[in-house]
Amino acid sequence: MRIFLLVVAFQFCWAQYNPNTKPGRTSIVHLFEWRWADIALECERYLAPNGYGGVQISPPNENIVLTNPWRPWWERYQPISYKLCSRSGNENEFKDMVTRCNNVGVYIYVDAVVNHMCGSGGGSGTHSTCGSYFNAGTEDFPAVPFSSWDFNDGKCQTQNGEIQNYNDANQVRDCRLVSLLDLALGKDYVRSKVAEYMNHLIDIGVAGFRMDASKHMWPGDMKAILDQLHNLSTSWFASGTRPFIYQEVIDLGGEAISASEYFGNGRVTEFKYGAKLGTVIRKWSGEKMAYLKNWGEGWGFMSSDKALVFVDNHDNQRGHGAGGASILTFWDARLYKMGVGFMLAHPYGFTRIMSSYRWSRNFENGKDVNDWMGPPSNSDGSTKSVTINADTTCGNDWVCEHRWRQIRNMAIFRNVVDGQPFANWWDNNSNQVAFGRGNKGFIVFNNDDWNLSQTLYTGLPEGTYCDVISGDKQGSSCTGITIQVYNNGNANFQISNHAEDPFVAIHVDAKL
Ligand code: AAO
Repeated sequence: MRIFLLVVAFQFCWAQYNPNTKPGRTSIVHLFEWRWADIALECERYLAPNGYGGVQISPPNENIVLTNPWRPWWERYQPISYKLCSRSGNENEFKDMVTRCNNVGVYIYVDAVVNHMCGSGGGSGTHSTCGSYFNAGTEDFPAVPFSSWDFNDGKCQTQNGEIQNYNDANQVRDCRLVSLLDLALGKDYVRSKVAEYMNHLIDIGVAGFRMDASKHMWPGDMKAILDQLHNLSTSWFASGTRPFIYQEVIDLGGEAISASEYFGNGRVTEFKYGAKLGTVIRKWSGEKMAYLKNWGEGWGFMSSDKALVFVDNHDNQRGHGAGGASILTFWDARLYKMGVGFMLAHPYGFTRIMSSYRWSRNFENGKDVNDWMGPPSNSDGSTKSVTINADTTCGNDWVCEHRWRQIRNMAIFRNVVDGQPFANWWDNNSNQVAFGRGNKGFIVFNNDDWNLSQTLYTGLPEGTYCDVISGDKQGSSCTGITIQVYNNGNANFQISNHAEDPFVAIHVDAKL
């Protein structure tokens, strides 16, 4: 009995760091702004067969409809109600997606926007994705219902009710973030409505939540909500499984609020990761890849088992949020593939891969004035479907980074080397580096302006391996270059600095 209680207590405290992905599936993909119908298809036709563990979806709840600018992506961060009704689809389509993805072992992680409702200037009417009436001016959201009692106006101490100073934790939690009406999560009633929304999603079958704007919520208020959450649906998960929680807290240092305040609730986004990795791979500020030898906690990051990591996210790939110009995105494809490749090969953190759409960037004085542009859409505002080209890439301006061979194969690499230690580091004291994961995988980068030609100890068993960056293993042959590992574990690597992708990766499942 005592052992049983201990096990229960252990699970209760720790399960929320566990992503709940199937064993051997180690990454999730953010299918930003995708329709539910397309995600269901993608789970079945691509994500499951390629070992992806799950999908972070855009907020599924009803939001404001904005027309100036026209249907910006960020309207989905302005809730009107918790009805499952958005540009991505309705509740039936949502349930169909969750069921079909779960059935192939790819789980759904919901972007939960519960810190606030719409902006104070949102007006009144039924300009919302489900047509629910609301009045932002009087803070009336009858479709929840929330009324002016349910907001933090009385608590906020700044003159205009806005967050003015990130060095004052009270302001950051009790005042409005960019004018968004700030919910009073200290109130039992508000907590219960948020928990009801999240439990509805859990009961449908989702596996966890990205908690949007967590910095702007008191960790204790969040905990009071999280404690009310159901266990995951036993239709797909072991009984007693807690939802995975990862909290969006931007902590680059130097502010009143730090990421560690949130560890009691679950994992936290490590924003230093993408900002620093971008700086290194761009070779800015005197950085070089050789310095990545102690990547992770050695760079002042939070501990690996608390971190949710990514090269870019939906904000900083377009200049919102934090990270700045160093952030690597699909727009810099060659460097981006190296960055994502490094992230997926390295053991630090739980990894999320970004999957984007293209928009017409237009820089004026260094700022993209089109950073608001929503997903590829038809003239009536409906989101375009994701079409698949003959070469397996996506059409209709969907970028589908997760389908790029180099990225998809590195997601598989991460699955193959799961649990193996970081090993056999080598560098040239500049931007040529290599490392392995136990005796299961090995990767070599050449980000210098000259060729790499090097014999390295890989730790891998003798044999001929297919480089999964330049090609794929198909049957007993390889469509890219092959690497010979000798019986002493050594292999010779040649990487031109002009190569399309100046890195090489081999693993035991790609042995010929
Ligand atoms: C839109 C309009 C607003 C309008 C509002 C209401 O753009 O002008 O007032 O509607 O009508 C998204 C968009 C927003 C959009 C919003 C609602 O990004 O533009 O507002 O939807 O439609 C902060 C938060 C963080 C947040 C991030 C964008 O802390 O939580 O801003 N991210 C999430 C979502 C995001 C969403 C929301 C939250 C809201 O991912 O998509 O907004 O639901 C500092 C702070 C950060 C702060 C940034 C930006 O960062 O530390 O906490 O993030 O500032 O304000 C250096 C520093 C770094 C600093 C950074 C930027 O890098 O080291 O710490 O500079 O100054």
